[in-house]
Amino acid sequence: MAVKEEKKTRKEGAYEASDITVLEGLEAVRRRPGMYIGTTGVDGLHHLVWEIFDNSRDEAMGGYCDDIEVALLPGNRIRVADNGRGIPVDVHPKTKVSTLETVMTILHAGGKFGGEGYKVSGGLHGVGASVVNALSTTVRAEVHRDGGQYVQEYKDGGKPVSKIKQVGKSKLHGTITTFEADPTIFPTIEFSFERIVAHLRQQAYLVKGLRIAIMDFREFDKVRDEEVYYLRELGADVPSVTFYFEGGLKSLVGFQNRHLDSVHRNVFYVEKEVDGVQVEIALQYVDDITSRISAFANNIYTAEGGMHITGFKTALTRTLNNAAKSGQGKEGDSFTGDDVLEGLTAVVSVKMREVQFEGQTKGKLGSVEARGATENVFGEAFSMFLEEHPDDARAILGKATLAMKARKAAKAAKDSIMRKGALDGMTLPGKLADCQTKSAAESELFIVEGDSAGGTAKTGRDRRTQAILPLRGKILNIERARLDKMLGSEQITNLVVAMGSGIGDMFNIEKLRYHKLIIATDADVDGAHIRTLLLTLYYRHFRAIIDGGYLYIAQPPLFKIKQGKQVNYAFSDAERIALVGADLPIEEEGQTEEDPTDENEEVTPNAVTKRVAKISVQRYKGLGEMNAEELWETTMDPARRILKQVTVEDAVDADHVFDMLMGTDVPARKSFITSHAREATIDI
Ligand code: 0RA
Repeated sequence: MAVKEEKKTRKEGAYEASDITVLEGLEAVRRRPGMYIGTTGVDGLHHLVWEIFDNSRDEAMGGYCDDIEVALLPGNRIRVADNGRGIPVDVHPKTKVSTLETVMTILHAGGKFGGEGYKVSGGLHGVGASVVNALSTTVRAEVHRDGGQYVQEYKDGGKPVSKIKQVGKSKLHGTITTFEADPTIFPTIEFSFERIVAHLRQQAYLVKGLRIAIMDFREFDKVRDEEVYYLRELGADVPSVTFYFEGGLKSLVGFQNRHLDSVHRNVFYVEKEVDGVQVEIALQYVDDITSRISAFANNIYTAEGGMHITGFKTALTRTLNNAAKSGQGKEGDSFTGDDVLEGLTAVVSVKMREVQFEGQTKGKLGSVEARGATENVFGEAFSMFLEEHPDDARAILGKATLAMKARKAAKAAKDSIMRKGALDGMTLPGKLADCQTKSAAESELFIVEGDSAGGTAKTGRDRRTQAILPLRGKILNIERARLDKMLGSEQITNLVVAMGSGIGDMFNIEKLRYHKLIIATDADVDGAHIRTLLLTLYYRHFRAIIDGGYLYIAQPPLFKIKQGKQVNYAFSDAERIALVGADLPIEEEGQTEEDPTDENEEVTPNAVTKRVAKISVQRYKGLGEMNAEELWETTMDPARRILKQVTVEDAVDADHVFDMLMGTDVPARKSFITSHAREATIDI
C-alpha cells in the first residue's frame, strides 16, 4: 500500500533536510503574507478560500470532478470538498513524502507536481494549498481514492501533526480540505457567506456543468469532521446556495441582462481552442447605451482588460462593418469601435497554459497569443452567427447604426458649441456671476440649483474668488445621458462654456477656468437627482476633471439650532441629536421661529430655579431657505465650510450606479435616488 511504501523509501536524515526547507518556505509566507495573498485584510482572508477552491475547480476543468462543496463551519473554519480523483497519496519521488504532504507543505508545489492534472493555473492565484497551510492554525486534508480514506493534519502554520494515515476504506474519490485561518496573521478571521457566494457564482458560470454548493453551518453544531463527506446529505436546515450552469457564459450573459430589454433574441456563444488558447465568448445587445464587458483569463477576472479584449474588440468592429457592407446597410460610413460597443453585454474568457498579468493591480492580460486567438475564434464564429441568424443580425446592425448616428449628432452639437465659443470670443453665459481674479488656481465655481439660491449665493460670496452659475433644475431632468441630448440643453452648454475647458476632442484641462467646481444642490430628492446628472456629465465627458481633483460637492447644513443668540448648525441627523438630543421637535418650513428672547422656567439638577433660553431646531430643505450670511458661513466660506471631493474610486461600481440612474429601469432608479438622497458622502 502507498502509505507503507513511503516508510521504506525514506532514508534517515533525508526527511529532516527536506523538512527544514519546507519550514523555511512556509515561514517565508508567514513573514510576508501580502506577497502571496495580497493583503491580510478581509480580501486576503477570503483569498484562502479561493486558493483551496481553485484547486478543486482545476480538477473540474480537467474533466475529473463535477461537484464542489464549500462549507462555513463553526469556529471560523472552511471546508472545501470535491469529487475529483483525490490528491495522490503515494510517495513523491522528489520529496520522498506523500504527494499530499508535498502539495500541502511545499511552496509552489501545485502544478509542477500535478503534471497533466493541472493544465491551467494563474499568476498569484495558483500558489495553492501550501500558502493556506502556512497561514492557518490547523488544516486537515482528507483524500478518498484507490478504495481508501486517508487523512493528514497540520498545525501552527503548516507543520504536519503526523504522517499521512489511512483511516478506513472508501468507495468514494475526492479531496476534502478544512482549514482555520491564523488569527495572529489575520486581524479578522470571520468569513462572509455573501462574499463567498458572489465569488463562487461567477466561478460557476465560468465552468459549465460544475455544481457548486455553498453552505453556512456556523450556527449548526452537529458537524463532525470525520463522519461526513458531503454535509448536504445531512439534510441540515442551514443557509445554502447551489450553482449549476449548463450554459456557462451564455447563462451569465442572460443573468446580466435579466432586467434589460434585449435587442435580439439569441445569445451568441462560441467555445473553441486555437494555438493552445481556449476561447469562450458569449454576448447579447440590449436597449441601452453603456457596455458591460467582463473578461477572464484562466478564470481570473481581468478588470483592466488586456490582449483578449483587444482581440475581441478588433474582431467585433470588423465583423459588424463587413456585415453592414455586404447586407442592406450601404450607408457609406463605417462603425467605430465605440459604435459597436453601445448596449453590448459580453463575457470573454480565455484559458491557456502560461498566463501573464500586467498593470497596476495585475488585472490586465499581457499574453500576446491571446489576442490573435480571440480575434480569430470570435471573428469567424460571430460572422457565421450573423449569417445564420438574419433577424438578430438586422437588429444588431440597427443598434450600431443608431449609435453611429448619435455619435455624429453629438459631434455636430459639440462643434457648434466650440464654434459658438470661438466666434463669440468665449462669451460667458449671462447667468454666470463671474469672479474677479483671473487665476484659475484661486477661482471657484459654485454650480447652484435654482435662481433663488443662485441669487443668495451671489450676495453671500467672496466675489474676488467665487463665481456662481445657477442651473434650473427641471431642464436638467434628462432621462438618458446622451451627449447630444445633454448638449442640446442650454443649462449644460452654459456650464461647459463657463468652465472654459472645451469638450470632446477639444477638451483641454489647461483651459479650465476654475480649479474648484463645486456642486451645490438641495438636500432633497430633486437635489440628489440633479447632482447625479451632473456627476454623470463629468464622469462620461470630463473624466479628467474628476481625476484632477477639481470637482467637489458642497455640504450645506441640514439644521439650524438656535439657543438665545447662539447659533449652531448640524450637518446630519446624528449631529443634530448630539447637539440637542433626539426628542426636541424640528420646525418645518413655514413654522414661525421662536423669539430668541422667549425664555422658560426650567429646573436645574441642583433645584435652583434659573431662566434658560429655549432651543429651536429648524430644518433646511434647500439652499434658498438660507439667507446670504448663513449660506456664506456654513457652505461657502473656505475657512468654515465642508467640501467633499469627488473621486472615481471604482470605475466599475461607478458605471453601475450611473447605469442604474440613467438606464431604462425607472423603478430601480427611483428607489436608488430616494434611498441615497440623504447620504452626504458621494464617493462614486
Ligand atoms: C494531481 C494529480 C491528481 C490529482 C490532483 C492533482 C488533484 C489535486 C486536487 C486538489 C484539490 N482537489 C484535487 N483533486 C485532484 C491525480 C492523478 C491521478 O490520479 O492519476
